[in-house]
Amino acid sequence: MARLKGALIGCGFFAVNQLHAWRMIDAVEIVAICDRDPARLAAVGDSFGIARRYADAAALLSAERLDFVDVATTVASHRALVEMAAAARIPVICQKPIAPTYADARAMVEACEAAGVPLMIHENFRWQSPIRAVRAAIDAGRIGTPFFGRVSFRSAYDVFAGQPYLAEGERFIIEDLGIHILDIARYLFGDATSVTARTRRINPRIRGEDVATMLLDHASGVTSVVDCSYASRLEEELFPQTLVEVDGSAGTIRLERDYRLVVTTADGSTVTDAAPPVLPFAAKPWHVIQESVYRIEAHWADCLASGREPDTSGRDNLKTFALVEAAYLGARTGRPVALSEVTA
Ligand code: NAD
Ligand code: 89V
Repeated sequence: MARLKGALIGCGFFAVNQLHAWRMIDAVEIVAICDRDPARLAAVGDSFGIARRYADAAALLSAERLDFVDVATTVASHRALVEMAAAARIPVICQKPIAPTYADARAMVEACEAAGVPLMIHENFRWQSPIRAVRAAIDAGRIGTPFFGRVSFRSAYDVFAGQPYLAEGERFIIEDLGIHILDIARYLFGDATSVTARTRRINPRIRGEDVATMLLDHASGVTSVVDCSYASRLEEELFPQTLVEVDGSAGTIRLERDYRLVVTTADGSTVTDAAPPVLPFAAKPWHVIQESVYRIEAHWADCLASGREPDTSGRDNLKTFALVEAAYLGARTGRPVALSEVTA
């Protein structure tokens, strides 16, 4: 079978992970890359042996015959690039966060739907194998019906060293990192109906909030706490581990540090090692994220081949992005926010 021909737009900090992972997927070949920064374009093109290079996305889309395009630029350019792909009838993956505002995000989803073009948001954290292991433990039913959850990411890792732009935005931790953790809460406990949120900025050298504590009501009846911090210095730096607690009517699940998964019922506790594999291109501690990049890309290739909608389609991701908007509104106003307020 012919390989799917893809192009990648944005050759920055994270894109190299995406290119490494594409190389592991036999069904896909990345035939061209694009970046408006000539130095980055040259460096990535040389290191991955990709000869067809473009400084301009419109030129790329009109010159190449593509089965899909993978947008790995920062958020400000997402809407224009996705709409360009939709206009060219090219299936498109777009990195998180989908857009700067809910209105932009909805317009992107509608543009792709109107053009009949698949859109997947690269929302990869739910693809991490430890998170999949938590979901499998819930689905196995041993803990009964979940009623409480906590999804937690607390760190003092210097994320600004690799991604300096994160220090500059008015929004920081909920938009960049919390969006993943909120998506995991949706993945584990189902869609949420309302959010209560509090934010803080502890690091004086950045513009946005670096601490967020959110309380979610899920339609399933679960109440969850989603908490994120880049201002928490711990005895052991856990970046980028997400810790999970689930309490159910018949037991509990804990995803603890270093991927220790504990399921406890009246019969006692079962402990398993849910550590992700370290893929050939990966390096600790990023390996858990790098593995999820491979898994979400493999999912995209399967979906394109079968015509199935991706799990993190644009339409699905609107629900995660609505949580982001609701959390910011809730933190600003100090009151609970119904999701319907931000999606109306
Ligand atoms: P970056 O700034 O390092 O790289 C972005 C690149 O895109 C730059 O080289 C820039 O020149 C290029 N670019 C921007 N607009 C362009 C345009 N219109 N046309 C062509 N090139 C353009 O950013 P990054 O840290 O690699 O982040 C990129 C995206 O990936 C962001 O949306 C970020 O949130 C996301 N990200 C996701 C994860 C994850 O685990 N899913 C991890 C890190 C970053
Ligand atoms: O996933 C992300 O968007 C990254 C990181 C995990 C470092 O926050 O910015």
